[in-house]
Amino acid sequence: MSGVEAPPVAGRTTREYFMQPAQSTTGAVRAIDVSSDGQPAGVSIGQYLIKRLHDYGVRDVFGIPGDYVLAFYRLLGEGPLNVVGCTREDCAGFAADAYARVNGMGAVCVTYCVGGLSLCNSIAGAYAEKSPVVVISGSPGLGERINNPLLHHKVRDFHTQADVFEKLCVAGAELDDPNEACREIDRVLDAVARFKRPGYLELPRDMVNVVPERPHPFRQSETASDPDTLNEAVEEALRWISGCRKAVIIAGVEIHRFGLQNDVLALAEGSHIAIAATMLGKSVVSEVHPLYVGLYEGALGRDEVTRFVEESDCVILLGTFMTDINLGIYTANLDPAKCIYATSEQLRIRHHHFHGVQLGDFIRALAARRPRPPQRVLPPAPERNGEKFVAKPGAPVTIRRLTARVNEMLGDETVVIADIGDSLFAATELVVRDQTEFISPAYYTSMGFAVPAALGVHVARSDRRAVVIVGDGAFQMTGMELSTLVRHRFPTIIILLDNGGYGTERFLHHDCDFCNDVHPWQYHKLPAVLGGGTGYEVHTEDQLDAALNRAWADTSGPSLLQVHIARDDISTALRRLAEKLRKRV
Ligand SMILES: Cc1ncc(C[n+]2csc(CCOP(=O)(O)OP(=O)(O)O)c2C)c(N)n1
Ligand SMILES: [Mg+2]
Repeated sequence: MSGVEAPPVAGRTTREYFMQPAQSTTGAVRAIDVSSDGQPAGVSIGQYLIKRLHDYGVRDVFGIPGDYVLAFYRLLGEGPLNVVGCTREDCAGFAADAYARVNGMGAVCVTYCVGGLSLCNSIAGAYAEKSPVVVISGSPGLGERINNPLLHHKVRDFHTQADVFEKLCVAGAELDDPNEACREIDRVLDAVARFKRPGYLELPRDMVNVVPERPHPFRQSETASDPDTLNEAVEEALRWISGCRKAVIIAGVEIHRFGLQNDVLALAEGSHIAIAATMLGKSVVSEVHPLYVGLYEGALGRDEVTRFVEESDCVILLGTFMTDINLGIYTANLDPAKCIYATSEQLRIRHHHFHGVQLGDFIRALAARRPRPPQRVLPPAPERNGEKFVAKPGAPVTIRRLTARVNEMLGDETVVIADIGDSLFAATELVVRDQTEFISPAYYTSMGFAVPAALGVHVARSDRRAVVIVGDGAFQMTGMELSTLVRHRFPTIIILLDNGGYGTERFLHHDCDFCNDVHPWQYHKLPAVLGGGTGYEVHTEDQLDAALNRAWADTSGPSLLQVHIARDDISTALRRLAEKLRKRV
């Protein structure tokens, strides 16, 4: 191994941090040149990684330390990135995922195997739903690996964890060569930023402070559309949209991931085309925008929206994942011969495929040409369907009434995070005011996402307030991350739907009733146990009303509302879907 260790530095500003004197391989001390785009001379591999994360807008790193990653943690402690300790690694992964969704990139830093392998489920979800999370894991030093000793945390061989993450990430590297490490860091971070999928960086503990002998020049890779293909695709789309009778746009989650909200709005507004969204893409367009008609989700959705979309002779799908849940468990009915399907991975206009066209370029070029299809009469906006909530004293809370009540409280500053179960289906009925303010794992559908995700949102955006809707079953998985919310006094509002178990499963799988109960917890007492925040136990509508009012007014820490719901109560969306699904599952 070549290179030497750079001396540690403490308490510096970002610039000072990268300007610190460091030792070169020849032993001379010199200032680090940050003016170049590449790896400044004298910067260690660990420092370079921190600098590059910072360049990409990462300001916080979630995780749990351990001896194999301690050297890098020390470096994090000295640098510009804030470390957010979590209760478990899978929670740290969910938090980093949510952080990435609102910030543009997130990072999680864990120790070898015991930490890293706990992250698998969260990172799999980030991959599936295109969330740009950088996984950083420590590992045994290269010098410790001679003769293949049985070091703690090792599974099969020293590469087991990297092998696993190869399947879960868009790019990865074991940083075991000082002369390649910085190039590898650039390659992986570039892939994360470009494809909006997780990347994996494994840093052996004796490489953290190694300063490579040769600085390496950084080149930002550019991806451009092929101009002729772009032009031809836009012409074809333009002709078709202009000649159709009933156009509609369906906006998906990639519009948010690639920051294309304003481009989609420019197309919709310039051409007066109505916009629907998918469940995963809920709120990529403000749900109170005049052209927004609601969620298109097959049998899960409102009939008038389903009809409006399915009657269309030109459905413009932009950044949409055609997933089963997104499309109402395949109850949606879209004819590819009537669709323009544009994502970051493909562009299809009816049955014509166009290669090498960037999603953003396509949307912008099409918007610039202003197609002019006939204007359609829109179905009533979702908000007008909402009933005004007046609490009925003593009446038990139902999911439908709870949704109506919560709907009234949402403002521009709220971020709704829905866990899996009826929380997700109920939350689809909420009207989210601002752009990108609904977060859920609606494709990968891992339970346990929402509470740790709230941590990620609060860390990324101190001006936002996370409102979590979570089932009792999902809460029992990762709800103890409430501890970190208490620790940081984040004013999260957690609405816990307590129906005594796995309600969705109960509803869909009658033959497995014995497996759908969970042990009843006194969830509302958890804030007292955790030493902060406020718990509420809610049985009736008036209690719900009062608890929500108090929780909304209280920004001193998290509020946990344990809302008792009848075992057989379900949301309107789930009820709509239930009959169709029962026949299939
Ligand atoms: C990690 C994980 N394990 C299991 C499942 C299967 N599953 C889907 S919904 C569900 C029940 C959810 O229960 P709860 O959180 O109480 O919500 P409810 O259905 O009662 O609204 C289960 C077990 C899953 N989606 N994710
Ligand atoms: Mg439940």
